[in-house]
Amino acid sequence: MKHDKVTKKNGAGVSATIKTKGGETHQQADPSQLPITTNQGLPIADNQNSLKAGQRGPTLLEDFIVREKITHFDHERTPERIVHARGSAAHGHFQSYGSLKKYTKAAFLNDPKVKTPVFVRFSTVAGERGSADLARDVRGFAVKFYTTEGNFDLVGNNIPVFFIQDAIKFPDLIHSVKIEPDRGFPQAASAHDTFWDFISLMPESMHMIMWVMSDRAIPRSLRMMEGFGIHTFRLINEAGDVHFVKWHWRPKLGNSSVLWDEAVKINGADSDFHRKDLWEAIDGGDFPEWELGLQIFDQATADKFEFDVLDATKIIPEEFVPLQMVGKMVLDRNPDNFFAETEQVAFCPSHLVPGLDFSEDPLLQGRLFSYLDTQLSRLGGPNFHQLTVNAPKCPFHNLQRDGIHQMSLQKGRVSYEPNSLDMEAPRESMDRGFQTSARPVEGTTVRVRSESFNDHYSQARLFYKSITPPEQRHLVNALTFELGKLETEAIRLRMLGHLQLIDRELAETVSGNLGAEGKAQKITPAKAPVDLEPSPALRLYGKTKPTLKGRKVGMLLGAGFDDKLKRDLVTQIESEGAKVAVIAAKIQGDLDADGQLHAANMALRASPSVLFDAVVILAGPDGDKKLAADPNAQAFLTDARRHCKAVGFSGIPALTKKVGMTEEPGIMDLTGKGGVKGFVAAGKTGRFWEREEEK
Ligand code: HDE
Repeated sequence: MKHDKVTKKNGAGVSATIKTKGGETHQQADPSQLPITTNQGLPIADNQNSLKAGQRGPTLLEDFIVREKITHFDHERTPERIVHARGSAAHGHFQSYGSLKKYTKAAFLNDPKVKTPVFVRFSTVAGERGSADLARDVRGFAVKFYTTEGNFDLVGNNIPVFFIQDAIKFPDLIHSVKIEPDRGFPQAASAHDTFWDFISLMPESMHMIMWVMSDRAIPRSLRMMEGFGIHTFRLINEAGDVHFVKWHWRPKLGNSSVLWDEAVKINGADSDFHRKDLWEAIDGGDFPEWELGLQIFDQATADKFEFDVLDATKIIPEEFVPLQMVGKMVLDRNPDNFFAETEQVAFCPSHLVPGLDFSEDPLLQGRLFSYLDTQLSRLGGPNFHQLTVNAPKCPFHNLQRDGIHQMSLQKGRVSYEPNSLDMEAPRESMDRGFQTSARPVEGTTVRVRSESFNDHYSQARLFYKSITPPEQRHLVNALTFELGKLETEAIRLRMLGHLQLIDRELAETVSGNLGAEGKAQKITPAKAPVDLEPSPALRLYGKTKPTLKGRKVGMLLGAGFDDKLKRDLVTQIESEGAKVAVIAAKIQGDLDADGQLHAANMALRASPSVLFDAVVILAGPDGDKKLAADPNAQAFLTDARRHCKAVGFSGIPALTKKVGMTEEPGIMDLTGKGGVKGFVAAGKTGRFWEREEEK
C-alpha cells in the first residue's frame, strides 16, 4: 500500500525535497506516490504555507485548503467517556473448548472449530482520558465478541462486585469519585472527601471497597488481571431450559499487582505503563491469554444462597459453584488506529446473542439503557454501529433509515414492514430470532430496595478473611492512606464505624494508624454480619504456578561487568518467557571487563526499578564505584529491595554497602551458591513478602 511505502521511507531515506528561500522543507510525492489531497480529492501543491497577500502579508480567507485542514483539526476530539475514559485495547479471538449445548444455544460457545474475533478494551474508571495508568481504581474489562449471530458485549470489570445495587445511584457514585466540581482535582484518585463521604453513607458499597483498597486495584499489567461480568445473567438452550451464569476471565500469566509505593512511582516514571506493556507484549508476539470460566447454576441452587443472586454487591464463592473453564481468548493484534478503534468502540451490555439473556439485577437493568444512550452523544448519533470497530462481522439489515453520519447507501422504496412491494426486504424470524426467556413477573409497582439485598458486611468480611496476610497488610495501608487524606474528620470516623462491622482487628489497626482509637462512629447495620467460610479463590496470590513468563527483568550494568555472566542471565531469563531490559548510566551503554561496549535499552535516570518485576546489577570495580555514588543507582537497589523483588548482583560491594543491603531471601550474589538458576527461581517466585517492612 502507498501508505506503507511512505512509512518505510521514513527515518533513513526521505523523498526528494525542494529548496526554498524561506528554508522550509517541501517533501515531494514521487511519481509512484499519491499526492496529498483535500477531502474532496484535490491535489495540494504546498502543504507548508497558507495563502497570503504578499510574502509578509495577512492570510486570506479565500484559503479553503487551510480552512478545511484546520476545521477538521478543531473537531478531532469526540467527548471522552463519562467513566472509563482512559483505556487501551487489542484485537484477538475466542475459541470454545467444546460444546455448551446443554446450557446455551449461543453458537460461539458451541463449536471449538470456530474462532470468534474479539476486541477488548481495558480501562480505568475515575480518571480522564490522559490520566496515569496506575491509579488505585477498578479496571474495566470489556469484550466485544463478533459472533456469527451478532455482537455480544461482555462489559465487565477486574473486580467481581460493584459499589451499588441500583442504577439510580450510579451518577452519584461517579460524581463523588471524579474531580471535585469546584476545584477540578484530584485527578484519577479516590482519596478525597467527596468519594468517602458518599461511600461512608452507602453501606452497600463496603464489599467493593474492600476489593478497591486491595492490591487488585493496582494491577501490574492488564495482561495479569482477572475479569468478571459481575451480574448474574441467563443461559438458554435449544429446548428453552434456563440456567443462571456468572462470567469470569482468568489470565494465563497469573495475577499480579504492584505495591502502592510502586504505583505512585510508576505514574511518575511512565504514566502509560499499562498501555505500553500491552502494546509491546502484543507487538513482540507475546500474546496474552485468558480462560473463560463460567459459574452455571439453577434456580434451586440460587434459592439456597443466603444472599440474592440479583445483588451485584455479592459474589458466589467458587467453593459453592465451581468455575467451568469453557474456552480461551487470545489477544494477538494491536489496533491500527487508537482513535478509530479504542476510542470509537461502543460497548453495550444490551448487545447479546440468542442463547443468552439478562437477569433482573437492577444495576444491570439500568445499564441496558445507559450505554446506548451515552453513545448517542459520545459518537454523535444513532449510526455508531456502522463504524468499523462496532459493525457486526455477520450480515445485518433492517429498516432503520437515515440519521446523522449514515454511511450505507440504503436502496429501494420500501423502508417499512410488513410490505408486499419488496420480497427481498428483511423480515422477522421465529426460528432464528432472539427470544427473551419466559420468566414470571408479578407484584405491584414499588420503589423499594429488596430486603434480600440488606446484608452489607458479611461478604466484605469474607473477602478480608480470605486474602493472604500481605494482601491484608496492603489493604490496611491503603485504607490508612485514603482515610488519612480526608479533610473532614466526621467522614473518617464514619468509615471507621463501617470497618468495625467488617473486621474488628482491621478496624483497630486502621484506627491506630490514623490516631483515632476509640473514636469510630457507631453504625447500626441493616442486618448483622455473619462469619462465612473463607474462600481461597478470592486471593490474588498463590493461585497459579510461580512464573517469569510475560515479566520484565531490569539489568543494570556498570563498567567492567562480566560479559559471560550477562549472557548466561539473558539466555536463562528469556528461556522462561521473560524480557530483559539492559540499563546503563548512559544510553549508549557501558563497557564489559574486556572493554567491549554493550548497548543499553534504557538510561538509568529514566528507568527506576519499579518498572521491572526483578532486577540484576552487574559491574566491575570501576562501575561499582560510580554506581555507589549515583543516587539513581542507590534508589534502584533500595526500591527493588523494599518492594520485595528478586535481586541478583555481582561485583557491587561498594553499592550494596552504600545502601546497607545484605543477602536476604530473594537477594543474592550471582556468583554464589544458587548462581543464575537461583536468581531465575527467585524471579519466578516474584515477591519475597517476608522482607516487607511492617508499615
Ligand atoms: Fe459502566 N458505563 N455503568 N459499568 N462501564 C460506561 O458507557 C453505567 C457498570 C463498564 O471500554 C459508559 O460507553 C451505568 C458496572 C465498562 O468502552 C456508561 C452503570 C460495570 C465500561 C456506563 C454502570 C461497568 C463502562 C461510559 C450503573 C462492570 C467501559 C462510556 C448501572 C460490570 C467500556 C460508555 C469501554 C462504560 C454506564 C455500572 C463496566 C456511561 C449507568 C457494574 C468496562 O454508559
